[in-house]
Amino acid sequence: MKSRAAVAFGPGQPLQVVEIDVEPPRKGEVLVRITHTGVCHTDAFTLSGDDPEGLFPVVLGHEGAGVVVEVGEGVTSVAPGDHVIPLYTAECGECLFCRSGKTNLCVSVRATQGKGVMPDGSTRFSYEGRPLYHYMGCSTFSEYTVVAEVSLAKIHPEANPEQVCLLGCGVTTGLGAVKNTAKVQEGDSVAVFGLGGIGLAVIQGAQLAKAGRIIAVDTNPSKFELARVFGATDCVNPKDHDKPIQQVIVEMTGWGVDHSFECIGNVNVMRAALECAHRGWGQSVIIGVAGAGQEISTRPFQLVTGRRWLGTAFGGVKGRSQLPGMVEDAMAGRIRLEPFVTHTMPLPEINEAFELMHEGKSIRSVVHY
Ligand code: NAD
Ligand code: AHE
Ligand code: ZN
Repeated sequence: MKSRAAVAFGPGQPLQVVEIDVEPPRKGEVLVRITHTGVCHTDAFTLSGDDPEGLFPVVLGHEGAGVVVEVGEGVTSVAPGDHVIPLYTAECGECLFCRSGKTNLCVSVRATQGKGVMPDGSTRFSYEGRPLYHYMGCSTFSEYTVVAEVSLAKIHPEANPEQVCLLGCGVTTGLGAVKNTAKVQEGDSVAVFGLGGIGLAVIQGAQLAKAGRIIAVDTNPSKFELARVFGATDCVNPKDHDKPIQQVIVEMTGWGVDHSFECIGNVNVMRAALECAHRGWGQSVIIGVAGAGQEISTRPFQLVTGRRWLGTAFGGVKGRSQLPGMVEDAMAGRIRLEPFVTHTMPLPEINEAFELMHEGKSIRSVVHY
């Protein structure tokens, strides 16, 4: 079938909105009509050429919501008409990782997903007869996409897709990092570095966990207003200080914060986030994705004196079993999504979403088909 899609033909190039060909779903696969997709910084990261797993030409996008159109052989958990959110972290329920009870990092389709193909090693997308790669098992920048059954969460049919698409990545990652990874407790102090969709979701999660002090850090002060809406108690711009930001936060708090979160993808800020964690027990969660060849460093003494360095993917959330409940939490107002959606646009204007992100003017742009 034909599908309108925004294709990344090469690194650093704007997306091109063209009509691509999409093959029907094969065994264990599902054809989904995407109605809405958010644009996450990770899409921009891969488009930039910095992603070690980046492949071109590719259909990017991994923060979508849609409706099942057709199922392949053997698919039982979803049917045409079901409302779904594609998952870049699958949940098969059977692999070593799913059965461990310790992680959400299912490996059932991860190897082929990273190579831009379906589990059988082939692609369902082509343009003018040449194959296009899939992305993160989702490719939500195509109106019609094919995903593995294990990469779909079935959600409430009345959920607002313009908002719940954000549970496909950004908001779930931030909320989950607080709840599942850091396990923030009532009264704990928190510092959040980077106030995009991820950092603001961390702040919302911290407020839901009844954290005490929530320190929001960004070099772009226009982000502070929304940070306060979500529960930040202090907003700090590193550019306003002569000292390193970790020293500023340690001085603000006495000994540092109980939990810090890096939501940027900057290895220098990752170090600062670790070093502003409380002596003896403070922990720092890396959420940001850093480019090929980048490494983190700190004095080992920072860890010897009790700080812990953690990381999280999709906030530790198991998509098929936990995302439907989060969608219902959003429908009931227990999770706030509306403030994240600062811009909406039709597919032909998708490059504007990337521009707004790079200019620091948006939190989330949501593209509709
Ligand atoms: P974004 O671009 O919307 O937000 C990043 C924010 O960081 C901006 O507000 C920017 O002003 C701020 N910033 C930039 N440099 C800074 C600095 N030196 N100090 C303080 N603030 C600074 O991005 P996003 O969509 O919120 O994504 C954030 C990061 O999280 C990206 O690296 C993305 O790839 C990653 N991510 C990871 C996961 C995961 O599962 N681990 C999931 C989603 C996104
Ligand atoms: N491909 C990159 C890594 C990218 C990365 O870390 N992705 C995050 C999700 S970002 C969503 O916006 C993640 O979940 N990683 C775990 C996984 O299995 O991909 C690289 O460095 O190769
Ligand atoms: Zn993302």
